[in-house]
Amino acid sequence: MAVTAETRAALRDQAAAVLHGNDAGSWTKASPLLYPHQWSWDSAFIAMGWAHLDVGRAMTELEQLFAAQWSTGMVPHIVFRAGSDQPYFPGPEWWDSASVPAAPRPPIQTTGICQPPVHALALQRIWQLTPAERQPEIRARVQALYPKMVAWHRYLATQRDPEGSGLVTAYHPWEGTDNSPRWDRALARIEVAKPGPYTRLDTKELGDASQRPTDWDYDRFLWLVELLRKYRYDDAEIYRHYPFLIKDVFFSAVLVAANDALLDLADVAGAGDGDRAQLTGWLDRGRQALVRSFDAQSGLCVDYDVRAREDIRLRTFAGFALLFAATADAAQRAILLRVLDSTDFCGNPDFRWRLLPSTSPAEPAFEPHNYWRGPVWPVIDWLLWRSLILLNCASRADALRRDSLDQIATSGQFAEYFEPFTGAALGSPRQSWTAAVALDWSVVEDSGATRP
Ligand code: 2M8
Repeated sequence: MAVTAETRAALRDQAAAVLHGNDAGSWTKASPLLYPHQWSWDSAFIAMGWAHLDVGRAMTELEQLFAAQWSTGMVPHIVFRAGSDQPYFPGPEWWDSASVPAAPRPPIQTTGICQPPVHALALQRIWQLTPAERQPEIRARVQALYPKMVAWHRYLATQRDPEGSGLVTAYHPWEGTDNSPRWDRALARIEVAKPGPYTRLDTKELGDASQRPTDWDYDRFLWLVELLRKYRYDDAEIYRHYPFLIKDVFFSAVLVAANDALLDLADVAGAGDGDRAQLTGWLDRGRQALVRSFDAQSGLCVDYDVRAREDIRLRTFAGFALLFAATADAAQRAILLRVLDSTDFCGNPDFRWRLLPSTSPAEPAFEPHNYWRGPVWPVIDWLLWRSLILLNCASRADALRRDSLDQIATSGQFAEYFEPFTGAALGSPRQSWTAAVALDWSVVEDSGATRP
């Protein structure tokens, strides 16, 4: 179905209303009830949404997030900014990061892990959308933020890749795609000394536990936090002792795209030769690593479990890492696009729309309504759309954008995720990052007239 100009205009207004509704002044709640704080990669997408309404407000979103950056360069996955009247579990007391020297000083409270570095993509988008009369102000703010972003990428390229492999090591399922089946085997291997007693709030908040991780998952998620806390979030200690270390091809692909975005902004930011050389080095190394992770037989990239020393061969969205990094050569691109539109993914004849599911319906672990185990996530399709444009696959990108807008318009909700067969809205309603990508898509004409 075609998305009319009227539908796009209506979506734009509704999406803007969601951002305004979740706006806390200088930062934005990831969602009104389920996620009342500032989340790292949510904030980056949210900043892209704000950029369509006010580029200054968009910059503030990123600046607030980076105000909580650790001295290691890490940008924490949650900055706990909401008051105690808006409960979230696990809160700052579980993470106990305030006593760690590298963490920001109180009153800023954060977790001790991180999420995919979409932030440079946001900065690039903000700059693209900055009107001429605001360029002097925004340029100065880009220049101030840029070194912090370089430090963030440096942390990922060094502390999170001590092997110098070009792939980022994830420490926790909460570093992006919580209950993805990609982590199942690694989690099953962990010996869980039961974490301290806890009460989940997410399942209560949502009212349907089947859309969320299980208690088995949560026991392991929380046990891993206990271990990270024990190692004081020290990367060297973690690498020595900790049981969950995964070379995550999706996270690594986002870093490649983000390094490319920072290089694209280097002149605007007045970056020095040293930074440019480092970014280029990380970019090349990341690209080469992703090529090595590509399995021509399945047509997908594979994650690697450092502790078990085994590949993680599952058909999930992450397998398209070479596309997300916008780095595939012509042959790889042809294979990836064929797999993308095969019945294992977007081309499943029973799907409501030709969109990328978080897990392939051909995987035994697939669950169409459970969080990262099957549903369609608009932010993931946004990343894919952006990459397809950069890879000169404009018509496939257009279709992805139209289907995504259609999905949101038909459901009438800026849902956190969507059931792939029915298109039903799932998870948290009024999810900020869904509104943000819808806003971005709603102003784009076919064939990427406003390129991301
Ligand atoms: C989800 O993660 C949080 C924990 O961080 C949760 O389930 O409670 C994930 O989808 C994550 O990627 C996202 O950033 C966060 C907020 O939208 O929710």
